[in-house]
Amino acid sequence: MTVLCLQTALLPEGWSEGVTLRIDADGRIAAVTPGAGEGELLRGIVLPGLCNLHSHAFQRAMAGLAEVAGPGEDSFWSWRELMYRFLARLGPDEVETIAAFAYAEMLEAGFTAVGEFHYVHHDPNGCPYADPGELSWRIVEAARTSGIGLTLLPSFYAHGDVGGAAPSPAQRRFVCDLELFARVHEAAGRAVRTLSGANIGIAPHSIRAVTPPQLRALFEQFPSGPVHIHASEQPREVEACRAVHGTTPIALIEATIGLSARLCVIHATHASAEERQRLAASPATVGLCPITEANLGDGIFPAVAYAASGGSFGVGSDSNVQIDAAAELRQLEYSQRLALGRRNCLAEPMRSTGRVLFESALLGGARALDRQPAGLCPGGWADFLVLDPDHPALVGRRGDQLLDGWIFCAGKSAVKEVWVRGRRLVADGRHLARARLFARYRALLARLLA
Ligand code: NGQ
Ligand code: ZN
Repeated sequence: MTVLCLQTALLPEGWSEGVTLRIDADGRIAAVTPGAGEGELLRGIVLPGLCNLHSHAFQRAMAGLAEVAGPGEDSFWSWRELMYRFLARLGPDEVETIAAFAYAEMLEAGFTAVGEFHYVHHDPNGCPYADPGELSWRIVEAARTSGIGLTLLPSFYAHGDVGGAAPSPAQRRFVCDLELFARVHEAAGRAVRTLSGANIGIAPHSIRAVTPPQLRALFEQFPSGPVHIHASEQPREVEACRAVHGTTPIALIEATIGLSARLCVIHATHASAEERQRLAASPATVGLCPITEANLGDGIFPAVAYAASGGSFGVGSDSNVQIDAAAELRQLEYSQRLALGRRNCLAEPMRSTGRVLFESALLGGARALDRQPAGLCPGGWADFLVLDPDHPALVGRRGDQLLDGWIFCAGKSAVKEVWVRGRRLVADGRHLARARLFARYRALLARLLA
C-alpha cells in the first residue's frame, strides 16, 4: 500500500487540503481521506489525469512538416496526402519508437491515458505482417515503456470513400475485410491483456471507409468496449454522404448502431443542429481535437450549444502536432470565443471556465475510453498530475484560479509530476525514461528526414 499526502487536490466533491491517498498494489485508489494529513507529502496542486481520447501516435513524427504551402490550395485532403507519404516510410520499429516518445510527451503534458485509434495494420505494400497484430503489439510496447494507460482502438478500414469506393494504393496498409479484422483484433486483444491498465475497443474508421452493413456487423461482432468513429470533420464527407445515402454521417451512424454510451464520435465538426441535439441527449460522447481541427482547417464545433443541451465531450491530440492537455482545452474555449465574439463561453454564470473545461473533459474522456470511475475516488486508477505551486502563472492562486492559470496561462510547463497507477512517471516535468526514448526518437528522425 502506498500512502501519499496531497497538499492540495481536486476531488470529485471539490478542492481539498491535506488529502491522504491510499493506493493498493495494482495501482488503484483504496481510500481518499480529506484533511487526514498522513503519508509522504506531495507538494503542489494535484489534479486527476486526463484521458487523451484520440491519438494517431505515428503522426507525431511529422509535426510541423506540413506547414509549407503547396502549389494549389491546401486543405485537410492535401495534408492527408502528405501524411500518407510520410507513413509509407514507417515500419514496426519506427512506429514503436515514435509512439513511445509521443506517449512520454503525453504524460509530461498531463495526459495519463491515451485512446490510440490504430489503423495502420499492414506493411507498406498492404501485406499483413506474419503476425497480423504486429503493429498492435508495437503500440502496446510503446505504452508499456512509457507507462501511459492504453485504450487500444483497432480500426476497421475497407474503402476509399463513401459508397464503397476502392481504397487508394496509399490506403492499402489500413485495409481489412471482416475476417482479417477479426484476426487483427484478436491479436491486439492478446497484446492488450499483457498490459496492466489497458483495455480494447473498436474503431470503424469513418463512413468513408466503412459501409453501414459493415458498421452494423462490427458492432454486433464486438458487443462490448468503446466504439470510436470519425464523422463530419469535413463538409466534403457530409456532402458525399448525402449524395450516396440521402442523409448525414451522424444520422447514418445513429440509424445503423444507435447512439449508446459505447460510442464516441470523433470531431462531429459539421454535425447539423438536429444531429447535435440528438447526440447531446444521448449517452454517447463527442471527441473533440481542438488543436488538430484548427491545424487542419476543419471548422469549429458548436461546443457551447452542445454543452448547453447536456452533451458530453472529451479531448484528443489526434495528429499530435502539439501535445498539451491544457492547450487543447484552451483552444476549445478560444474557438468558441472567436466564433461567438464573447468570453467565458463554456462556463455557466459565476463559474470558472477552466474548471468547467477540465471536469467536462475528465468525465467525457473516461467515458469514451471506458476508464471509469473518473477522478480521485476509490476504485479508480491512481492517475494524477501535480502542478508546480511555484510556477509564475500559479503563485498566489487558490481553488479554480489554479485551473484557469494552468489552462489559460501556463500549459504543460506547469506540470511537475505525473503518476499513473500509483507510480511516479514524470518528475520535475520530465519523463523518467525521456533521455533513452528521446535518443532513439532523435536517431530515427535524423534518418527519416536526411
Ligand atoms: C486519420 N485524421 O485517420 O489519421 C485521419 C485522416 C482520414 C483526421 N481525420 C484520414 N484528422 O480521415 O481519412
Ligand atoms: Zn483521427
